[in-house]
Amino acid sequence: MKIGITCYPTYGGSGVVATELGIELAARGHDIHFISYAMPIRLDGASEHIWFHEVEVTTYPLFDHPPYTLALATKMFEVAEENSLDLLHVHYAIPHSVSALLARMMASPRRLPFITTLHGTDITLVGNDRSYLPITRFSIEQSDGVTAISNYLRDRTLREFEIKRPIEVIPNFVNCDLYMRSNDAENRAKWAPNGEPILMHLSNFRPVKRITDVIEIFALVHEKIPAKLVMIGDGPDRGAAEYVVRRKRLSQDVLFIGKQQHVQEKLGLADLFLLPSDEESFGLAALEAMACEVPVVATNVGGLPEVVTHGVDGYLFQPRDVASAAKYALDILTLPDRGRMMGQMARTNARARYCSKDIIPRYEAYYEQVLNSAGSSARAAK
Ligand code: GMT
Repeated sequence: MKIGITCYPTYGGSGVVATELGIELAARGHDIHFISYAMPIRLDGASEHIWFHEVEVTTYPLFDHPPYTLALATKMFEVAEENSLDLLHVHYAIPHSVSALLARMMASPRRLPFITTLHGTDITLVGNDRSYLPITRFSIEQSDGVTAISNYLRDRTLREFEIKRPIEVIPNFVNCDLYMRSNDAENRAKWAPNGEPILMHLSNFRPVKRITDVIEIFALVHEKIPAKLVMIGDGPDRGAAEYVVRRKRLSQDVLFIGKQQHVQEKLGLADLFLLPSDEESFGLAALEAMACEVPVVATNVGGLPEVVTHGVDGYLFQPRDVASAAKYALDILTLPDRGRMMGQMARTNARARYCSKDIIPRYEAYYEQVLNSAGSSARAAK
């Protein structure tokens, strides 16, 4: 198949999923055309089946806000025409599904179906804003196919947007051959020279991630045992978190290492992953940690209970209850064999439910289904 993929290319779960999906599909022989304003962050390895098409947004004194949605729609249409794309697959509804809708209309009478994958904040935060809700609902209803990355997100979208059409759940995935435990003692020693346990967090440091809670949880753990915390990522709350670290005199033991490529090499060194988000429709970073045999302590919100099984491969706690989170973290780090066994269960469960080799064929089957039904509706319209 020839597929156009659009996503936010910057640091964020939806862009990561879209990029990994494109890479996996390309490895299976499909032609993948990424269409966005910048090269997606994880798209570093060249592949003969992958192309990147940059959307240039022309500024003009009249445009206080350059119309990206229109520039994207134009680019989608052009790329589809030049490369005979079979379909467009957009990640994150706003504004990508609106652009895809315009591109489909421009391509008519040629059929150019589009699929929208809902990721989370496009529904839970942004899409629910009154100013975006009607257009988000419209573009979801107009999509030829819609997928959500968890049961939670599908149910919430159907309920809150009063959407009648079916939404297919295709969960996020991880490449289980790439995301594995690391035995790199040398790199571990760089962070934890005296064999301290390593706690880790990875996100875009947005307020919803509660990264100051990560520091608070770590501080409570650190009161009881020597430990290190590695913070991967960057974003608006980094300054606030660094301030808490300084105030608690933890600068020696908390490392902010910024945005990273190949996060599996870092995750595979951790003993525990913390994800204290207020809202999380899936929690891709938790899954990536689990595949690396890292138990997870996360909030019991959104889709996280679909990913982490409380008491088996990690623990779930109420948002902002940092004391409970610290207690669970200490259980994992201090009870004999607890961390190792939970880590092994984490990988077992990640492999059983979310390996890319099992999830990617579900996308392929869904593409076929959408192409078939778009074909029959085009024929019926003639
Ligand atoms: O919050 C983020 O990390 C950004 C956001 C996005 O769309 O880029 O992430 C959402 O999509 C991820 C990939 O599907 C999910 O793993 C995250 O749970 C989801 N974030 C939220 O729901 C807050």
